[in-house]
Amino acid sequence: MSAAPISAETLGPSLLDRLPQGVQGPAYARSPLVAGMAHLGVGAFHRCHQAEYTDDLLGCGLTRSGIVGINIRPPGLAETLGRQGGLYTRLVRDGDRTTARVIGSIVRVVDSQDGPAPALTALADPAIDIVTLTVTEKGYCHRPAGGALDWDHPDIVHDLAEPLAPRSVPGLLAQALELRRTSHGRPLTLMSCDNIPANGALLERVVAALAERRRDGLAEWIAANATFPSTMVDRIAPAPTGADAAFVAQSLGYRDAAVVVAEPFRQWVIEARFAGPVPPWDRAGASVVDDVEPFEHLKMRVLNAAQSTLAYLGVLAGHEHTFEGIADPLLAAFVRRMLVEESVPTLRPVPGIEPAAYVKQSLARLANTAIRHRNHQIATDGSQKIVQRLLDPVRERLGRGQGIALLAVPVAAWMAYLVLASERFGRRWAVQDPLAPRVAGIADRIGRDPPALAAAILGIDTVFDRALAADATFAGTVTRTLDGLLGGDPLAVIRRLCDA
Ligand code: CS2
Repeated sequence: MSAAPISAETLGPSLLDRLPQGVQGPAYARSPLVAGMAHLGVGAFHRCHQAEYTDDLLGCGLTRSGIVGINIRPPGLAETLGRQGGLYTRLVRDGDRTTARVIGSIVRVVDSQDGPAPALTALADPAIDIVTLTVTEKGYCHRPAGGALDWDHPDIVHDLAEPLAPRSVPGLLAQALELRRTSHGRPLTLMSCDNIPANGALLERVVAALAERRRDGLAEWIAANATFPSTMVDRIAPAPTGADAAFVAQSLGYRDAAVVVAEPFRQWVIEARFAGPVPPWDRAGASVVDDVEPFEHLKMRVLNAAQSTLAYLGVLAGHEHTFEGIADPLLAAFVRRMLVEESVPTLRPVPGIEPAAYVKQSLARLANTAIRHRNHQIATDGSQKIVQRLLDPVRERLGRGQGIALLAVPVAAWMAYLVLASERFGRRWAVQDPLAPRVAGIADRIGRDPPALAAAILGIDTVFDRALAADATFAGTVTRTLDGLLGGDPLAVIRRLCDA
């Protein structure tokens, strides 16, 4: 890619025919595109994943449908994508190689962070056949243990009182479906692309739970006219930083407030369960299958489990990014052993994928030094992530009488990460997790008493179901590990395990 500064112009449609050499632009005219799909949660992941697959289809003339991008939470889209006509640069980085492409598949942006009306109008549009979602684990307002809608969630309490002006994602979708039912009756495919097992079933459960409360026929209409396919999505796309925008400005010569960065690898496995037309993403490399579960478990229990483990242990060991943790021989050896000995044996056969090769490939992806994925970013919302990444395999192994000495370590590391952020433990870092205040309260009250700390945290039943919390092997290992991790040499416990 050559540095061919154009001007200090901001990226936008008028720049498309003057992109610097080496920057791939949309290979299609954008103006004739129709807005046939919507996406809720236009963060970095969506821009590196579904929007790129869609851009591939547009480039080959395999669809005419562009994306209406909707945000209902900050950051809003007006100042970034809106100003740039939906265009943004997607950098792919691998070691010292970078390639740049301007993606054009987002044809309209809807900023609905100040209230639900713009989002509802967009979602109720009869031209929209499918809505995809990346709203993060906590956007579903469910209890991670068990997966039921959390009726005590403040946004759900609000939406029950005011269903026409919803704040939660389930409430927004229920009301959008109600508007579709009462205005034109066109079916809708609602496709979760969040990193949660059985994400389609979860989305259906939380939307249906709210719809049923209305007792006006909405739930029955949804059952007959909407589908909620599950998907497995994969691509490492860290939160973009000022350095990424500076790279575009300096190397490409234009300003881009919506630049994103990804690794080369990408994967999308979609359950074939559509209510109406959907873009042929399989033609761009997605797999459309009858059963997504084996793929989800593989990804969450291998790649994501490795990321979370490296994040919590990495922070304790003083590493900032994933690639630094995997370059640490002790952490790399521990993670590999945990995956091979404890995580992989819980997996069902995955069509076309050999688990040992997948482990190798995943660890190689995490070693990509150009992907500066911060441990604190991955550690965010751990209470929503550890269930599918760590606790589900722990539970299955315990049920079969198998050991969990390794998988218990990152669970204890998650606890240590939250405990050390409390006032009494010196507020080592700021934590973003819905349970952070609760665990900080526990830590402040109890102090350095690992058995009491572990027992209190294991008592949080939205994360740990009662049977798991009461399992003596699990509770004992977590407690001992937490004790070690809170001590002067946090990684001594890993050294002992790796020497064993
Ligand atoms: C990461 C994921 O922050 C996190 O929770 O583990 O975003 C991960 O990078 C993606 O799932 C990769 O597909």
